[in-house]
Amino acid sequence: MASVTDPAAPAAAPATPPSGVGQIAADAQSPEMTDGFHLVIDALKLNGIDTIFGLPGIPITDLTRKAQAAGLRVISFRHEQNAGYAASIAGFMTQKPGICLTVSAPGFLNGLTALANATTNCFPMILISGSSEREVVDLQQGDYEEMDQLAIAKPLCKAAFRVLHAEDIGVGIARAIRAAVSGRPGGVYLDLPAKLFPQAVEAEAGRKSLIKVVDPAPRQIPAQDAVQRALELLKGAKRPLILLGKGAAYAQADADIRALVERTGIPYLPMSMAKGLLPDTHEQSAAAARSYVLPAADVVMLIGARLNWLLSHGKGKTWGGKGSKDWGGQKFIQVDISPQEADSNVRIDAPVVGDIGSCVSALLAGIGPGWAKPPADWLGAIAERRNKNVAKMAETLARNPSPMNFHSALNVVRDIVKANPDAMLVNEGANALDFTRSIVDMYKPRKRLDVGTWGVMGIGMGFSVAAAVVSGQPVIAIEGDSAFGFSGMEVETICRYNLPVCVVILNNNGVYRGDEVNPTGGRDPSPLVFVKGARYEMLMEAFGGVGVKATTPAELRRAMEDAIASRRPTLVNAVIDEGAGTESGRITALNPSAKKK
Ligand code: OXT
Ligand code: ADP
Ligand code: MG
Repeated sequence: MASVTDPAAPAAAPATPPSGVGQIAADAQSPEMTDGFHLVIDALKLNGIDTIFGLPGIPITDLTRKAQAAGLRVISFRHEQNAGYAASIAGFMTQKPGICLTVSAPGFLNGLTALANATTNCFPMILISGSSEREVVDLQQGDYEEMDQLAIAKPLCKAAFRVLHAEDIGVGIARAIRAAVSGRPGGVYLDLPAKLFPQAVEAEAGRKSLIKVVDPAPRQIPAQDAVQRALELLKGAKRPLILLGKGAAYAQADADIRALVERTGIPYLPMSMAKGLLPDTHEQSAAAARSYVLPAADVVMLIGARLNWLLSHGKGKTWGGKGSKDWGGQKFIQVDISPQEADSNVRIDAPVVGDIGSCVSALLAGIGPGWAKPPADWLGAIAERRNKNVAKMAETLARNPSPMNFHSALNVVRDIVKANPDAMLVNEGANALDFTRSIVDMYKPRKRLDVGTWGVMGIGMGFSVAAAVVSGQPVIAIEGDSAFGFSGMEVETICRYNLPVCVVILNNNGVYRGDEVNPTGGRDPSPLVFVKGARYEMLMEAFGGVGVKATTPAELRRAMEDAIASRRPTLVNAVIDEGAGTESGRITALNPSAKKK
């Protein structure tokens, strides 16, 4: 057992050497000591964590300093929610839990939305928050930033832990890492009370208390009979379809997933963040025939995708059902790590439970060489539909209206992404999201990061910072003007760290569109509109980045090309027709009272 001293007796815990080395210097008499600060840092480093996204303040200011001194990358944000989104998407990109570090109560709450969003999206993330004195919090005596954070976090994440003693830090961090990345990934809360950090421990005992997590996300091999059942169903299909979700992108089983699609010859549909798992230009992509393939398919294999609202719960008219809740007659195979996911909305005839890498390789092994391709009439019907839609889209994209609209602006983005397939694309908004998804082709896996399962606005700049930091590649953020407002202050962060982020605001002066008026004729504007002619580009200039106002596709193209070539933080205010959008983009029908436009 390590000897732990009272933090109120500083003589026992001499100051940290400026080098930031993990231990506190020892004098000739006393044994070498360490403390809670260093044990947290050492435990993270031991487990391969190299970056912390956070915002300093009591009681974690010193932790951020010491972490940086110890060689961790500490990316400091202007608001914890953005740091949290950054951590969560770093988790999605790397399969390592993204770390967000916040101060107590308000900072913690600011980070909590991102933690809940991570859990909802199955992104591995750990929100580490400092907290106030337990004794005072529990007696509700009014401590500085008093809050029972653990209790509040619990229902919003996969697991929540609190560490009270320095010698338990190793276990606390190991448990948090395992909980975040094993099984279905998700958000984990780790509560570190202020008193923990200065607790002194003999260095040797401290070192021994740390745990390097072995095999944090163990492979989960699917049962052979489950694989066989799925293959039998697929073999008998006349109109099979593969649906790839962001779980498939997360799994990093890219080559096997591609092999499965290509060897079976089955058409596939990528969910938004699965775009690029196979290039969107792949001849088997049915993305441009979505509304045809969903109701027409007879057997659908879901790989890392849930039958939630984004897939109309697997039933209703989208799937060919007669009424809004009627089953369309499809049989479903669901490949997922969560055994509870099957049957959540409609019957799953063949669940295959395991990690996607293991499941897809077992499916590939079961397929063997002699697999018959799907019937030609199915493939032909899809190709016909797809070609028609693609031709229609090409026609629309070729137009050059004045003022610029979503299509003419996104035609430029489409070209830039094609020329820079390694660039990361971040995307949020309503119309700005939906048009980008269908117009801008992706060519490589995990390059498209967006609003995900909740359709949440505010991920933009946090995701952009993380995408740049983690990948080192240029980042293109296509933002609605409303969406951008949720995290806009982080352009300072982008400039401070000199990140190669090119933000393009598709500026239509409002939420969905900018031409609404106050029906009373009163002085207040409509709740949906913003200041007309806003100069968003000046925000970036304020912090030393490049700001450009673009009113034509040619201006937009030049600005984006310059941004990619120079890697300088850039914000392009792409002014578009304020009447171009529709309410909620393509999900108008979800508004309880809005009429479909
Ligand atoms: O088959 P059909 O004919 O149907 O055609 C489809 C495809 O086949 C075809 N397609 C193609 N054609 C040709 N070529 C190619 N390559 C091609 N690819 C596809 O195109 C169509 C469409 O294809 P798609 O997209 O695949 O299909 P579909 O039917 O749209 O898919 C259904 C869905 C549900 C899967 C899809 O629509 C989807 O993923 N939707 C996500 C929607 C979403 O999440 N939206 C964000 C939330 S909206 C709202 O909530 C907003 N808020 C409120 C708010 C939020 N969200 N968060 C917080 C914290 N606070 C408040 C706010 C405030 S949005 C918003 C701001 C909005 O204003 P902005 O200024 O930011 O944005 P603007 O609207 O731009 O002004
Ligand atoms: P989308 O929004 O793209 O449809 P969802 O977030 O709804 O995707 O679904 C992702 C699914 O992927 C979740 O059900 C999750 O359990 C699953 N998943 C995530 N990672 C893995 C993995 N490594 N192996 C298997 N399934 C996974
Ligand atoms: Mg807008």
